[in-house]
Amino acid sequence: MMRRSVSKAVLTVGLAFGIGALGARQDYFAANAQQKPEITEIKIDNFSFGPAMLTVSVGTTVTWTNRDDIPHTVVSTDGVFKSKVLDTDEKFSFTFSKAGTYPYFCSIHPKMTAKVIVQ
Ligand SMILES: [Cu+2]
Repeated sequence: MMRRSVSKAVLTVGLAFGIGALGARQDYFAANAQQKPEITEIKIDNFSFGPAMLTVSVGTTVTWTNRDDIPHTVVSTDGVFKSKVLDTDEKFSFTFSKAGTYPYFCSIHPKMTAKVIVQ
């Protein structure tokens, strides 16, 4: 009788530790997912944005790099973001924290248009 209740206690403690470890493991994965923000690059080259249409998840930081030998800008059509004039190899970054469609263009060459879709 005595022996049986002791082994039951051991089993209960063991189970509690097991569940605790499982919970800690899930926390670890959740924290890891949050600490690793997505970074996506768009290249500006030959008077175009590439890719012209990019789909990313909420929280993604998008970096535009001017690979052209003439200056360009990255300007949101809806005024959400606006870069300075980017010379060759200069970069501009914006973090998309809300879902939506974000059309943008180059204010120096307004025919250069593209969009980022945030889901
Ligand atoms: Cu341009």
